[in-house]
Formats: sequence, structure tokens, C-alpha cells
Amino acid sequence: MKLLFKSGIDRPDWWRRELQSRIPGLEVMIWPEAGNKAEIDYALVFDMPHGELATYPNLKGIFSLGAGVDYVMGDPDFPRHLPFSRVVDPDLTQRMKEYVVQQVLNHHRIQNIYDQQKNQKQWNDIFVPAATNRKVGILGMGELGATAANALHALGFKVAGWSRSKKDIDGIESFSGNEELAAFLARTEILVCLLPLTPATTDILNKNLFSKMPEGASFINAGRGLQLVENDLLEALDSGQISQATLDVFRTEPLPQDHPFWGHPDIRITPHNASVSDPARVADLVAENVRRIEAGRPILNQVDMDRGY
Ligand code: NDP
Ligand code: OXD
Repeated sequence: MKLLFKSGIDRPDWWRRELQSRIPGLEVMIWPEAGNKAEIDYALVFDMPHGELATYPNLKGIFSLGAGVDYVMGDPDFPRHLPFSRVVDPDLTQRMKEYVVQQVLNHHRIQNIYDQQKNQKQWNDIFVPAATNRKVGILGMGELGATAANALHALGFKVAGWSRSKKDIDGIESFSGNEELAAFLARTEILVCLLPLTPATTDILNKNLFSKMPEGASFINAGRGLQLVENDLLEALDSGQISQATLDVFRTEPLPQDHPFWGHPDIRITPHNASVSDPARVADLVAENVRRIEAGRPILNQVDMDRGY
């Protein structure tokens, strides 16, 4: 059995080891080395040049290396008829929860200002309210968003979530659909984006959205870079409409050396690692889904091709 592997980051040997220890006799081909394309049974990929996956005539299933599937689903020739799974994993969810809590606390406790004060050797104490008086809003209340929302609620924050469908989660206010987006934004002081990238969420983080939040609100993006209109964020920071931002994902990754975000004092940057897939956990999932496909059974974490996430 042969599996084609393409990662967004460079750890192919680690991935090969984890996969081969779970799937006896598996040969792992590291893209672009694929050998005879007709012999490839499965693909485990984070992204792929458009058109490429359609050139493997005997694929039986495709597995996304991440929770997000936009990097492959944007391909107009994506083989939509095949089983296609994404990562849903407690370990990935836990690490995203840690990231969101860490960044929300940084925003809540205005760490950006203290970092700037430190650079100028300034000792100014600025009053911040307790978390119980701070309103956080999460865009996207799926696996990751709902878990982060619960963790923030447990810390005392007033938390609301926005999703396509209404949620019933203890202590978390639920807003849904475009009709309720403005009301959600109007009450949100710290906004966290954990939306999947789809046509409906592309460029959603723009000047119009920022203008509906309270003046001085702040913003964290761990969804996808193409959801943010970057110049609109710079303008909102300049005008004070947005006071600080933490960004993990960017329109171009790695973020280009000459990008204005690097030098901005109120933008914190992490290199798309809010929660990275753990090869061991993903290999467990892939092995289970290979067994299921070989037995003619439905796979775990099938992507909904119509919703696009
Ligand atoms: P899920 O599919 O579990 O959840 C997605 C959520 O977004 C759902 O609540 C869904 O609503 C909501 N949603 C989707 N489209 C819309 C829309 N048009 N309007 C309103 N709400 C919408 O995804 P995950 O929580 O597992 O992952 C979310 C994203 O996080 C990934 O797609 C990926 O882009 C990003 N990610 C980033 C990582 C990083 O390191 N930066 C790591 C992992 C993921 P509903 O519940 O009604 O369907
Ligand atoms: C993911 C990611 O989607 O790492 O899992 O961005």
C-alpha cells in the first residue's frame, strides 16, 4: 500500500515513522516524489498545487493534515467523490485552547503596552478590569471555538460565540447567521477568529466588521490569513478603532520580510503554530480511516463537501 505525503512544514521522516508503525507494509512517498502515480492509494496532505491530486487515478481516500481543509478544497479539480477527512483531535484542540487563553489574557492585561513601556524603561501602571467585566467573542464555535469559549468562561470572561447554527452551551451567549453578526460584534471587546476559510468567510475581517465593534476593541486571528483584509487592520490600528492584534495566520506565509506587520508595536505575531498537528495523533487517525476504507466503512471526521469545512 502506498501513501503520498505532503506537509506544510518539513518533518517528513517523523511522519513516515509514525505512519509506518501503524500501517504494516505502508510505503510513504514524500511529494513531489510519487513514483508511479497509479500505485498511490492514499494522500495525506496539508496543501497541494491545484490539479495535482486529480492526477492520481487510483486514490481511495484523502486525509487533511490539519483541521482546516481550505488549502486543498480550493482546488477546482479536487476529487470530491473520495472519502476526505480532517483532523479532529483532543490534543490539537487542547493546544488551540492554550493559545487562545494565552492571547486573550495578553490582550485583556494590555501586555502590548507593557512591552512598549519596557523598551522605554517606563513604569506606568494602567488599571484593567477583572475578566468578569471583559467581553470576549469567538467567531466559529466548532471543535476549537467552543472549547476555547468554555475555557475563557471558566476564567470568568463574559463569552459569546458566532456560528452558522445556534449553540446551546452553558454560560456562553450564542449568535448565529449574518443577521446576528452586528449584535455579536457590538458587545465584543476581544474578538477571536476560529472560522474555517470558505467563500463566505474570505475577507470577513475587514473595516466594516471592525467598525461595528466598540472603539479600542482588540482582535486575534488563528483561523486563516485570507479572512483578514490586512490594510483594513492597519487602518483600524492607526485610528484606534482596534487597539491591538495577535495574528497567527497570514495571506502569505511565511510573512514576507518587508511586511508592515513585523514592525507594528501593537501586532503580536506567531508563525502559524497556534496548534500544529501532532504526527502521532494524526497517524492514529489515518490508520483508522485506512482500515475503514479498506473494509468499505464510513471514515471518521469526513469533511462536509457542501459546507466546505
Ligand atoms: P469546525 O468545522 O469544527 O468549526 C467551524 C465553526 O465555524 C463552526 O461553528 C461553524 O458553524 C462556523 N462557521 C463556518 N462558516 C461560517 C459562516 N459562514 N458563518 C458563521 N459561522 C461559520 O472547525 P474547527 O473548530 O476544527 O477549526 C476551525 C478552523 O481553525 C480551521 O478551519 C482552521 O482554519 C483553523 N485552524 C487553525 C490552526 C492554527 O494553528 N492557526 C490550527 C487548527 C485549525 P456551525 O457550527 O454552525 O457549522
Ligand atoms: C490546521 C492548521 O488547520 O494547522 O490544522 O492550520
